[in-house]
Amino acid sequence: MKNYKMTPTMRWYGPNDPVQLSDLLQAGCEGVVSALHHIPNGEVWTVEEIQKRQQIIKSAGLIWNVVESVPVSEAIKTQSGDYLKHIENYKLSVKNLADCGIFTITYNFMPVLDWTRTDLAYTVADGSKALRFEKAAFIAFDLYILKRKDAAKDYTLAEIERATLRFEGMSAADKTLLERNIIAGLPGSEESFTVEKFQEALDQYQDIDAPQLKKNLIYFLQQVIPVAEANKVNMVIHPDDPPYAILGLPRVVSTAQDMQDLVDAVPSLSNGLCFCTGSFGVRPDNNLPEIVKQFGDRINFLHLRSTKRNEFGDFFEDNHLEGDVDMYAVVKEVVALMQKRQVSIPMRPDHGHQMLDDLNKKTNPGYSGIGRLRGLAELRGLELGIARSIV
Ligand code: DNO
Repeated sequence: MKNYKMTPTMRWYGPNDPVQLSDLLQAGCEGVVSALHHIPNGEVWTVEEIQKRQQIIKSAGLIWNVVESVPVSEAIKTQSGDYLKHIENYKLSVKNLADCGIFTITYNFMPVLDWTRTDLAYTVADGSKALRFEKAAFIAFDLYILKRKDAAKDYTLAEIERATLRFEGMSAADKTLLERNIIAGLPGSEESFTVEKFQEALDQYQDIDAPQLKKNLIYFLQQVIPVAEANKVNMVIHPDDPPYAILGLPRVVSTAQDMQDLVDAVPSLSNGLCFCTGSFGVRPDNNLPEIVKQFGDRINFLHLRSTKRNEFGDFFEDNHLEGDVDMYAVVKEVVALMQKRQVSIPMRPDHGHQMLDDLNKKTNPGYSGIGRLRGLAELRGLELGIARSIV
């Protein structure tokens, strides 16, 4: 029986990415995860633009096998403005990608912000730099920089006290950096704000609670998934990162139950999951190997990464095989899943530390060359060891 292995990939932000396609090839990648970041949210990805990117990747000896992401516009999430037009455009982008031979499309449904961190250069014990989410700093931003109305209601007294102390200890430069880290847009977020514009974006969600947001997501799926299915496309939703409500905004893809709700509403296997261990893994109540079992038939893209939590709700991105994620247990389930389904699932080492020569370079936060190479190498070794010991 053929052995199926995870298809090694890395994300590439396009021609401006400081990490080259030739680096990805040398790191052991076969596939490339990319997106047309220059196309505004809500607009169509034309065949011509898709082919241009495809050609660049092909001439480097690689294949563009996964899109991350075709962004879902804020209009679609809030069902306002041009959202019906945006949904039609989305369907066309899905069809165009399929016509070009790209059949896995990642997206998320996080309101306003995509993934969120407070510190993009947290020095870990070995001297490398990692991304970190520090709750006290985040709350300080909410209470004292954004000054969101009624924000205090979302936190405990102890949390507010910690945040206040933390804020009082910050220099003006620290405050500016914190604000930029949270709202200036991490790579791939596609949205970037000033404090005023940010508040306006939050206001769009005044009347949208979690059940309503989930309804809007289901409506989007009901529209888009039939087109995906007809074109043999796997749509894979990326979970919320971090996996809980922030800044008064609802988040609805944080747990296995959330995913189950989406599956119940739109059962097609084209309605799939990007299984991101770094996002789901921040919640101790998410059982990662169980999630692989539960949604195995619709996991079509893997983001493997680990985080380390503390008692205050902070977490940092740990080495791929360390931290709170039991990567052995996860990869073991994935190996069994691929054998059962007789497929190779594309995997990218999600993020990596800035280390060695990365530290002298300007890299996209989380997307350094050497740090991800280390992650990929470790994960592939783990997978090979598991696969060989099973057969
Ligand atoms: C962060 C990424 C996310 C992800 C989107 C998918 O590193 O995992 O930005 O690409 O949420 O739509």
